[in-house]
Amino acid sequence: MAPDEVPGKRGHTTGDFALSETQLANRNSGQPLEMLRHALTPVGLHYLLIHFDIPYVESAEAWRLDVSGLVERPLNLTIADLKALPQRTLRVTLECAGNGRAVSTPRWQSMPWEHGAVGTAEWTGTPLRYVLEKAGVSSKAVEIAFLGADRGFDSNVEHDYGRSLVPAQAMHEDVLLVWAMNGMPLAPQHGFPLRLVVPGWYGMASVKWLNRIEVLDCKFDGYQQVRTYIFRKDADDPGIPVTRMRVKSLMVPPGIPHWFGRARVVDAGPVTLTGRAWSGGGVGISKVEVGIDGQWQAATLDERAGPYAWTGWRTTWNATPGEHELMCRATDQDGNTQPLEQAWDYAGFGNNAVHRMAVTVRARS
Ligand SMILES: Nc1nc2c(c(=O)[nH]1)N[C@H]1C(S)=C(S)[C@@H](COP(=O)(O)O)O[C@H]1N2
Ligand SMILES: [Mo]
Repeated sequence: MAPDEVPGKRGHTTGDFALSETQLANRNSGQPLEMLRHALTPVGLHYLLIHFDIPYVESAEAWRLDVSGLVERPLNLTIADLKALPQRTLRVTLECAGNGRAVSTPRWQSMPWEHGAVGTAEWTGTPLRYVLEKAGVSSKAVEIAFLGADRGFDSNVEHDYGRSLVPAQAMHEDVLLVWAMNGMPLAPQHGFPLRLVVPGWYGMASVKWLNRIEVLDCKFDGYQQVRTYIFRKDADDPGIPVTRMRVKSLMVPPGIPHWFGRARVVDAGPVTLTGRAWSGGGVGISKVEVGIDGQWQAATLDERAGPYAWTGWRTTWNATPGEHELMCRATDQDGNTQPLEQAWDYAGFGNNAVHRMAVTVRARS
């Protein structure tokens, strides 16, 4: 096969979306931005990112989590075994590292996310560290790999979806082995019956359909760890691994939309603008500014529901008839602010440029 005939071979493009991109968009949905009104995203409207097929899992009873490698006691645990361990529920905002890829030019051919690949859920499970302590991780461990039951090809490389953490990251008490989302068993698309949740990181680390943990004496070289989820300037750049989420905010679109094209129409007068802002690594939001035709005003922030949950914000805009551009821009407690324009990334990862929205304001009749 010539290189351009290799299944899955892809590159950068502009303009119309290819069928291979719209196929992915039909399988992996984003959150409709009006759902940002909800502090807790309803399960069916949380974004989805599924690389291969959703594994068929008939019941949770037959599921086993295998823990092997550099451990004193290899384990083969049922979901019931995990539920017997101490439980925690954490509210976590999860964003896909590719969110915003489709609005960069040129775009990398992959899941064409516009803005919606973010959501917040309450995840219930047991801290991973209890399982690692039960197994007895060797002091010689270099990385711990987490593998899912889903398998497929990317750039012609066949693999199980898998990611790794170094032991210190894996032992963090907030990294959970999760069986419930918003108080209900995980839905098939969210990893039923068991997934990892790594709070504060982009979503790729939170391995779904988790059935194997391997403690390694070397770095994990799985495709999803070393071939992608890397910030790169070009194809030859060794790059920097994608880990924590960058500071970001989004706005609930005001007014009403056109069905086709989603253009917004707003009635003149005072309009409450709302949205949500978040950052990674448990870092809070210190400020959200709303830009109206380039003029920035400070928004009021809600109380944050825990260290990994997004922060709601609101402000009032006196809308006058005509065409306007709205923006929102967050700053986190480490002092990071969203850029006005996105810096180039080869595969479109980590786009946290300010959210811009054009609206038409009409006079009240
Ligand atoms: N096994 C497995 N885990 C996975 C994925 C996957 O395709 N397979 N996708 C990852 C990515 S890239 C993201 S952004 C999150 C999405 O989680 P969600 O679909 O529950 O929102 O799951 C992660 N875990
Ligand atoms: Mo993702």
